[in-house]
Amino acid sequence: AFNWRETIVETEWMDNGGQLHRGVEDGPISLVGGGLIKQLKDLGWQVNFDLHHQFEEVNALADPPIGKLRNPRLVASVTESVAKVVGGHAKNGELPVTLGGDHSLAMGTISGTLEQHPDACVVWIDAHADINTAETTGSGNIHGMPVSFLLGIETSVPQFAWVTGKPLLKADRLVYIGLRDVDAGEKRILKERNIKAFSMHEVDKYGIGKVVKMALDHVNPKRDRPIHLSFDVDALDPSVAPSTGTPARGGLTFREGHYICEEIWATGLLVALDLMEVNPSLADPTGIQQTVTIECSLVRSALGETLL
Ligand code: 6HN
Ligand code: MN
Ligand code: MN
Ligand code: MN
Repeated sequence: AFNWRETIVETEWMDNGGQLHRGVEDGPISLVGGGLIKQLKDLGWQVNFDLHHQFEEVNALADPPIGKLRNPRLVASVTESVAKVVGGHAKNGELPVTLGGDHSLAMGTISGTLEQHPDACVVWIDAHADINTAETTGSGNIHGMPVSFLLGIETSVPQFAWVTGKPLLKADRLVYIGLRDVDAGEKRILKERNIKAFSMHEVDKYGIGKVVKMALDHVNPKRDRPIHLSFDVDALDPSVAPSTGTPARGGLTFREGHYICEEIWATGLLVALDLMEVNPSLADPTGIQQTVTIECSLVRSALGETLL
């Protein structure tokens, strides 16, 4: 139903340690350096590349932890800005492609999508559930928590009131594929809220074809809801995509990752795409190159590169 031929590539990069890296040396830009923009143009897209959004700086010294949460003001302010930017592009009928950066950015991208497409569903591809709360988190890293903010499960941090105050995402509009490193507190939340998740166990058991079908049957039974695909590169096995901060063994193969993207594209319902957690400082040059190449081809698959 959508025939948009304009992609907006947003880029923002944050790490989890309190530093904010910006500029050409970082994750998103390495994808662009890998030829992504030209590749999308070759697929027929009109690409508006916004290079790097300049968001408000939050001085690390002015951003001490709130409870266990690290960099809470910085993450709250950047994600709120991302929500506005992505929402604005969606409103213009464009398809925002957000290159991360860490997965906390999905608070912004998914909020932006839901603002424009309230009936959208979210397909979250990840080794992790990213659904910790301020209470359950062990690491204090907010990239392990965006889903609990989006669902309005975590509401204790006033800086995030912009997202938690009017939770736009409903638990039955969310589905996970690829999980294998889920914290005990997260498992409890998934159970309590009845959130549908296909772990690697189900991928092994049923095969990726059946899993994607079951996932879509759950969040999009009539195949009429817009789809936001949020893809964390660590869903792939570290042997396939090593350049990432929280790798977990036993992940998706090259083809399984691509198959997911191809199937989502085939629905004709994709309205927004995130590709997160590429960290070009975390592998040897060959590993980085390999990760960047795969990220580019995942984006192309999700944006209509056909196999034949
Ligand atoms: N990611 N569950 C762990 C935590 O720190 O909360 C890992 C989170 C990883 C987040 O990969 O987007
Ligand atoms: Mn933009
Ligand atoms: Mn993630
Ligand atoms: Mn992850």
